Amino acid sequence: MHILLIQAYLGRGEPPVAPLGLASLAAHLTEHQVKIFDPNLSTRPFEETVSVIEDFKPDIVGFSLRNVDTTKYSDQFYYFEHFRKFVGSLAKTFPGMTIVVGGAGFSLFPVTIMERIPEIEVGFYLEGEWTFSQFVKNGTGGSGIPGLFIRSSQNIELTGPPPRMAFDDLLPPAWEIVDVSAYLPYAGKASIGIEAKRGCALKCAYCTYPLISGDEVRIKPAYKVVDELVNLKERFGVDRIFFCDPVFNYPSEHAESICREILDRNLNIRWGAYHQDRFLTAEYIRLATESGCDEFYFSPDAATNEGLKILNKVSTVKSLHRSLHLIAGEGRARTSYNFFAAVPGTGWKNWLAAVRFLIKAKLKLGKRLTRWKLSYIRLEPLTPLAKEILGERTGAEPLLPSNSRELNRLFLRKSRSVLLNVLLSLHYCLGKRFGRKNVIGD
Ligand code: B12
Repeated sequence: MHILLIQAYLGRGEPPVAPLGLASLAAHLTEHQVKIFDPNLSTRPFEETVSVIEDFKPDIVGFSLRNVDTTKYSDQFYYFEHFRKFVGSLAKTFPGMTIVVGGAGFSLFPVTIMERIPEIEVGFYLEGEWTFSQFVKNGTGGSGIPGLFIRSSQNIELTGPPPRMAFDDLLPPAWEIVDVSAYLPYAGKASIGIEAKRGCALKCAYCTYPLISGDEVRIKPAYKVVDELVNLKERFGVDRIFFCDPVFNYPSEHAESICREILDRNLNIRWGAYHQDRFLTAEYIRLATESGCDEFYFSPDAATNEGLKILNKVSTVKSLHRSLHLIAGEGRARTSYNFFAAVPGTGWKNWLAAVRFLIKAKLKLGKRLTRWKLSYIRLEPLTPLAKEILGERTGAEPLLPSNSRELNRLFLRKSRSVLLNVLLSLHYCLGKRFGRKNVIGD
């Protein structure tokens, strides 16, 4: 069978992200002819997709819808609108072509997306390696395979929860069919990713990760992770990668074993990853920095114990300040911190604590503080916070707006102080108006 896997076109020229999800799917489709295409690399995305389809003559086209929007208040952009039009036009150009879709963005809003894009025949919920390979094995029939959203006469229904795969059963991503060289210029912007685990056992109130990749951590053995790194480096010349794990340093022994393996094999590679301050040790920071970590990304989100508790973070004020002390003490480590300007239910104390922390971080780290942000929570479906705020309406419908202007109402901007809310409104408006857009050249 000819299978064409396409990374969803974002609708503007962003630094591209190599299609890790599609490369992971392709690894499990060895009995078929598979092609991966990323229209985001093209100056004529639609026309080039059409000519790829004309040349390759796929039996099935699978889109990966990674993101529906930016989730960034200062750069509100609705990828989903572009995706919808792109799929619609493609279906018109090739009537009868089988179009399916999967990806994290899709899995957050599966039914609503299929309602709004009738051209999608089948939707793949969450992890796709097993479900998709079964689906093509069946000759693109969905019956008996869990994890598929299929259309019945009245409804769109899930055939059952898909299995969460263990890394023993997962093959390394098929990078050999991806034009990795096209992403190399953007490697410093995290364009080339690797997984060291799936799942997140932390339960931050606003976060979708436990829903998307499961609330139990599944670990890839360190030697397998580093085998993949060696392959990326030696075969494709990748010298910086991003660990796509929800939290890289949890469990910390696993993270340490990866760092040690990188060092033992003398692999000269730079890397970045999301970290949790609670699990940091001086020894880990040393190992990580020596093995190539050039940015520890932290998202403590709140800076008082009250705020951290509301967001159900495992961090404490103590662990947050300790992380800064440890990073500063290492001497070389570079880091970034994200806070939310408005943590629901908090007031001046939390806001001022975040600002004070960022000033302290700047003074202690200077240029080693690579980025800092005071952002706003974009409410996402099925998260504890969405359930609390929207109650029973927590399904996708209210959170996948009908047009890009409505993205604005999804950001939580209210604190419990009226005066602070005035300041937050000003900060929000200025950020929205003048914030940097994630487009090449901005
Ligand atoms: C790591 C990560 C990043 C890294 C990516 C590094 C890299 N080089 O890959 C960086 C930091 C660059 C990043 C950037 C962004 N990200 Co991000 N990211 C993630 C994260 C944590 C993991 C993604 C990942 O690679 N997973 C591993 C791969 C293997 O999984 P996968 O791609 O989902 O694919 C599997 C399944 O989805 C499925 N599947 C996927 N496609 C298809 C297609 C078919 C046909 C089938 C059958 C199955 C299938 O099968 C695959 C294998 O099991 C997710 C959250 C999460 N837990 O998933 C957010 C996430 C995808 N990101 C998100 C966002 C918003 C962004 C940004 C827009 C942020 C911004 N404003 O800049 C950008 C967009 C960048 C871009 N150009 O696409 C959101 C999207 C939600 C939304 N509302 O749209 C997520 C879900 C996080 C969240 N907030 O909930 N991101």
